[in-house]
Amino acid sequence: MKKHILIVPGDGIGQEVTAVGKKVLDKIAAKFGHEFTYDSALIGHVAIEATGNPLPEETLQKMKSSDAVLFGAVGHPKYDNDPTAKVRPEQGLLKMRKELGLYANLRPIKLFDELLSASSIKPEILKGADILFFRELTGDIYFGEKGRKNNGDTAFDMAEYSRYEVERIARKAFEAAMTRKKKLCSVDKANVLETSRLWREVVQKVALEYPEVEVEHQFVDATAMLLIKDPCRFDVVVTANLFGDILTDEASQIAGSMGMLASASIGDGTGVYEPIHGSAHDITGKGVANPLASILSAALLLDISFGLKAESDALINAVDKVLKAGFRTRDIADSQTASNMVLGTEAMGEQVLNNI
Ligand code: GGG
Repeated sequence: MKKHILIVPGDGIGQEVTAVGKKVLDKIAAKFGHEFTYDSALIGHVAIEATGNPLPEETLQKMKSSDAVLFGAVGHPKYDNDPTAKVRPEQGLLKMRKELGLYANLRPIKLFDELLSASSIKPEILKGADILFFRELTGDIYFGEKGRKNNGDTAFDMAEYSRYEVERIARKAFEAAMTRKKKLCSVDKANVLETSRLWREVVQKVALEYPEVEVEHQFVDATAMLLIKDPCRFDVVVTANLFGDILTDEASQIAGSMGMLASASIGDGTGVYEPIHGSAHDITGKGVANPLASILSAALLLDISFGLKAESDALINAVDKVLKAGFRTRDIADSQTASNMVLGTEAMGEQVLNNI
């Protein structure tokens, strides 16, 4: 199979982990007889520095004409300390999602058995946890009108959802539920928010098309508690943009670390695959970032955008073998891990490559 992949490392550790992600894609291509060609492009802080624009037109055009995008992360601490900055790295991420119509963000929360002890949650509660989050990605408070009034003393962000937006993400989640345990939890805040009341109304309507799927509705606050108390009660979870962002960071602790969680953003055009973690400038350049989320994102890319399930499984199995052999990056190491088994970014990547 011939495919063209755009590598968009972005900022901070995005650069380090996507370099490993590309290497594993190369190895898969060689092993399975595919021809993958690559290009790269700028986004985020590095794009602002080079062009003044967090999503240059050239990057967007390259994304649109590629078969898939392997993405890193965006962000830079300089903007965290400057809340008045008008141009920010995250604007590039949001514009990319809107322009590519990436309305569904799939975030699998899969616990590798070997990492049971890496989590701060008790192993007996955690064992068997396997959740697929569907985070809506192009609506909600992220994209509504925002601004200041009263001479800048009052700020506002509007949350908006249309029936159409809720219906299409709900349908994607129900389709996935049909291929899994036929169990779906829709998360909202319908006791308070009007957008959530529309969300619930639409999900209830879509549910009529999937009578085999057992549906429950939970408030976001209760879900935050249940994820830690009883993660195995969830299978497919569908929720709004902001709730999904927060809940999946929390749920990363089920998988042991943010460094383990991959994601797929899909919708109308080219799919974008990236770790859920950000640019992590505190560890940038130290060579200690966990590359497994980027490798698992490459596995999602192979499966979802290219339909290469065996190749995708080969990558996941390689990660499993490396973890079974006892190798860890420092974010997933625990007190039992011998210091010679704690690897840096490149060495962990090499171990995975050796097991493909
Ligand atoms: N790889 C994910 C990433 O770069 N996250 C940084 C960020 O700004 N995320 C905001 C969001 O996902 O809504």
